[in-house]
Amino acid sequence: MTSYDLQMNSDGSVQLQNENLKNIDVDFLYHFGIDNKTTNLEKAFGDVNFVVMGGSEGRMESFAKALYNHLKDKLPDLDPQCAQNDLAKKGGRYVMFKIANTLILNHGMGFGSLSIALHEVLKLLFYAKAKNLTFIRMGTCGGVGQEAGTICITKTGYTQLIEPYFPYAACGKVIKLPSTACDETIKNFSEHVDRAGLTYAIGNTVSTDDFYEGQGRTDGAFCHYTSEEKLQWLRELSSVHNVINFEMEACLFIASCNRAKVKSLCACAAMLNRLNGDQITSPKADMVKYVEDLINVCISFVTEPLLSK
Ligand code: R2B
Ligand code: URA
Repeated sequence: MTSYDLQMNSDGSVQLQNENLKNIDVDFLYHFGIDNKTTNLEKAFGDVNFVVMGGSEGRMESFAKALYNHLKDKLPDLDPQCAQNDLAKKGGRYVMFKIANTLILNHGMGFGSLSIALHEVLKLLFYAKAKNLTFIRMGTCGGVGQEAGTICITKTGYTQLIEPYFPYAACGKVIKLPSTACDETIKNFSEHVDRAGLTYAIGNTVSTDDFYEGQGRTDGAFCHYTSEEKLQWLRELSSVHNVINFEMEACLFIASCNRAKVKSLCACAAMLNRLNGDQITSPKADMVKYVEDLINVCISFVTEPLLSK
C-alpha cells in the first residue's frame, strides 16, 4: 500500500460510525471516569487539535510537564495546574492531561488497552465537537536495521503476519481496515525531526501481540526457532517489506484513526537495532535522551500552529 485517502470531514472532526450512540442518554466513558452529562465536554475539550498518546503513564506525565514549561510564558492564560490535573483519575486506568490545544494520555502496552483508550477518547472528542484533529503515538520500539536513537516514523502498520491492515474482530467475524498513515502528516512531522538535527527513518512497522516470540526474540520464556531463522526473518522484513521497526500498537492506532477520519502519526524512538541482538542493554541515560528528543520534536509539532498565530 503506497498511500491512503483519508476522506476527512471538512472541519477535521471525529467521524464516529455507531447509530446506537444516538439512543444513549448519558455515555459514561468508564475507563476515564468521565461522562457527557456531568462534564461540559465541549467547554472542556472543544479546542483540542492534537492528541498525543504513548504507552507509559510516566512518559505522558513528563510530556505534559515539558509542554506546559514550553508554553507557560507564551500563553499567559494557561492554567498553572494543567500539567498536574489528571483528568482520567476517577477511572483509575489511564492518565490524561490537557495542555492548551493538546490532549495527552497513555494507552498501556499492546492492542487491548490501546483499543479501549481509543474508543473512549474518540467519543470524548466527538461529543466535544473538537476540530482539525491529529492523533500522535509517541513510543519506543525495536529498530530493524535502525540504530538506537533513530526516530522511526510509520508509513503502514503491519500485523505480525505482515498484513497492511488491522483485523478488527466483532461478533465472531473479522473486518480488515487499512493501517496506512497520512502522508502529509508524516512529511510535516519529519521536517520537525530534521530541524532538530535528529536521525529518522520512514518505513513500515510491524505491530505484534507480544514483545518476545511475536518480535522473533530468542530471549523469551519460550523459543521454537533458531537465531539463524530469526535473522533471516528480520532481514526479509527489511529488504522485502521495508520494515524499519517493531512495536505493539501502530497498526491498530493508525487503522482506528483512519476509521474515525482523523489524521494520525506514529513516531517511535528505537531502543536497539534488532539485527544486533534482542536484549535492551543501552545505558539508561541514553534511552532517557532518545525519549526526551522525541518529546521535544512532538512539542515543536503540536505548538507550531499555536505559536505561529
Ligand atoms: C513499545 O514498547 C512497549 C513494549 O516494551 C510496547 O508498548 C511498545 O509498543
Ligand atoms: N518496544 C517493542 O515493542 N520492542 C522493542 O524491541 C523495544 C520496544
